[in-house]
Amino acid sequence: MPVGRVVRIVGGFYYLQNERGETVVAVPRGKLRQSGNIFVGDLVDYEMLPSDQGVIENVHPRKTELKRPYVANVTQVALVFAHKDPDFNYCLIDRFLVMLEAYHLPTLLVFNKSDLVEAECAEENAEPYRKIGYRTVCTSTKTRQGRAEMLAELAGEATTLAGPSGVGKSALINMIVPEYQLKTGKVSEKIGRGRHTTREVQLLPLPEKKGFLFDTPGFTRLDLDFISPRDLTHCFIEFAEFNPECRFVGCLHQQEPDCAVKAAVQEGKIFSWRYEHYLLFLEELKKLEARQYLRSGENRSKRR
Ligand SMILES: Nc1nc2c(ncn2[C@@H]2O[C@H](COP(=O)(O)OP(=O)(O)OP(=O)(O)O)[C@@H](O)[C@H]2O)c(=O)[nH]1
Ligand SMILES: [Mg+2]
Ligand SMILES: [Zn+2]
Repeated sequence: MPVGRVVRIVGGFYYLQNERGETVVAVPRGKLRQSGNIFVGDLVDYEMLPSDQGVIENVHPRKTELKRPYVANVTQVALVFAHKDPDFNYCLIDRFLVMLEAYHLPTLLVFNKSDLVEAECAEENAEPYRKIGYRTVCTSTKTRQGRAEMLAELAGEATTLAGPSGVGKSALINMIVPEYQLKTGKVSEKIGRGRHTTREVQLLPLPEKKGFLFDTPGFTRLDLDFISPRDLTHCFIEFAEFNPECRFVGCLHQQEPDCAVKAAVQEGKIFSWRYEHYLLFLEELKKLEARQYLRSGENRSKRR
């Protein structure tokens, strides 16, 4: 049976690219269609009908999957933010980073629109994340700054771009592969946010079989409902070396005595704003957990 990779999903039709590089339009067979469990990036077995339409029979096991946005088999995520328009926001960046750490996906941080700020400001925005241990690139699709660095980081990888609307994800892909000419949209002056120009996930092969890029719709809200309060500490990668030194196993680094993470914050070894974001997210997760617990209690009493 031929094998194809899902490159786009539009109105119930699945666009596959097969091993010969041809595009096939297919629909999933009954049960598979109901499950809705086919993502862009999936490898599928399909059969051709005499009408020249494909029927997807089976989805290969995924190596990785990400649910926001829905993509399969990516090997890394390029998290894109803008230095300006929309505003640079450390808290939002940390929120996205928590998600990717929870999914255990390697992350490249891309800070775009470098042309809109002074070089020192761009450096100041990126440097803390480099210190924490993330790979970072400052780019501009206007001056083409960072293009060579991006190409080097993307080579041989299946990279999904992710990040808020209007930061320039599609524009970056156009900078890297100009032939794609993806649609881009102006950031609204009134509300300072993107206009959700990209509406669907799309897989775009890099030239010379050097890997894949996924363009994705931006999102502005991100709930941290995929992780437990206990696991949050592991999503702040710079806490890792201090975690084992806390007096209590499972220390949440709040009021506990002899907390090595809090000590590291005081000694300036952990950025205090990162720790503050940690506390903020922790409170959010605790509230969420309490709400879920109450709801499960209601269900229990209903069943009785
Ligand atoms: N000054 C400047 N503007 C940029 C840069 N990159 C993109 N833009 C502009 O930013 C706006 C948004 O770009 P898009 O590529 O549509 O942003 P996106 O992240 O794909 O947004 P969604 O598809 O809505 O998620 C467009 O008007 C682009 O021209 C840049 O490096 N510098
Ligand atoms: Mg876009
Ligand atoms: Zn602690």
